[in-house]
Amino acid sequence: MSNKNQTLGEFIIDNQAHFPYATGELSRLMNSIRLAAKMVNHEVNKAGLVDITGAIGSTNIQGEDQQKLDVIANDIFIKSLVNRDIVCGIASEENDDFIQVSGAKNDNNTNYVVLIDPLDGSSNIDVNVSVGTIFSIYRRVTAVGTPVTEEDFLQPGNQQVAAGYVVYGTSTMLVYTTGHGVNGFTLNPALGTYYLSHPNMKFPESGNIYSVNEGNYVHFPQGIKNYIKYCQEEKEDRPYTSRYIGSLVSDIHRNMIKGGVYLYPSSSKSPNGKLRLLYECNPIAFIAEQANGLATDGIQRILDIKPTALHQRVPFVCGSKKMVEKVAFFMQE
Ligand code: P6P
Repeated sequence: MSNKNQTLGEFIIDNQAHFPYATGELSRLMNSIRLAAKMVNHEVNKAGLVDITGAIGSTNIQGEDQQKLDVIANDIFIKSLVNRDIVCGIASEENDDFIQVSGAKNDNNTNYVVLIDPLDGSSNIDVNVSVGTIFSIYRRVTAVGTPVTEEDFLQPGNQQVAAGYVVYGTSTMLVYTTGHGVNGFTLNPALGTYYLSHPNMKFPESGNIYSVNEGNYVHFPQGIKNYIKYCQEEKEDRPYTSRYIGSLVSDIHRNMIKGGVYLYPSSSKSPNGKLRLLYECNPIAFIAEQANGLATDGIQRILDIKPTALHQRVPFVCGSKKMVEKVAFFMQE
């Protein structure tokens, strides 16, 4: 249930009943993410003014230079989740291992684990291009009251109870699903309140935008090369438009509104692609499917992949149903 200009807080309360085991924990979890996103938005917006942009000389498990804002965003989300005494475990792109959230208050008596990419696309910050946060929420599978284990985090994406992203763009939006459709909320920075601006978001069934880093063309599988050439042909509905921001959340968000397909394929340089299954592909795939789109690794459904490692990478094709199906056709040809 949704009505225009409803605040995110009102929406969460109105839709809490959707949740069979709604003990208010998931609502409180979403509220802590809502607050953390506001705090990160504040840091991102002032990044150019205060010396917090640029790398800090350390690297994360991916071997990528950690940007100062990456670390600040990671700290903000972790603190917000821990302080609210809502989750029993957190996994983050910025942390080599998952974080056990326990202590006097918590005693592991909460049901949820959160996986997060606190600031995706952070290399774009220094050039003032949009960045995003991506989050994925599961119920733990190990016994409540015991420490979480890796098993709680290595669940297939089809077990997610909620997922979402924040896009820090020309405006800041929080877009999420709990399995009952996708809704987008725009932050009014003057009030610090999010308003329902994009109810019931849906991928158009097809579109004319393809998003891929064509600089990797020579390293792509032949099926992907053939699909890119298909997009560029002079035919009835083509050539398509090429749009690639280099920030997953921004490319996905635009394609969901306008219709399009995003591809980060495997290549001879990156046999499993670049994007991480647990805190990038699974949450975006959950949103895509809830918005009548599709998300595959080129062939198989992302949400059915059984994870084997916290930071594993998978090839990723996501967007309008007919376009993702077309990619699979070329991949299987
Ligand atoms: P490339 C950002 O680093 C990211 O994880 C995604 O947000 C983005 O779509 C992709 O990588 C860009 O990667 O190799 O094209 O620069």
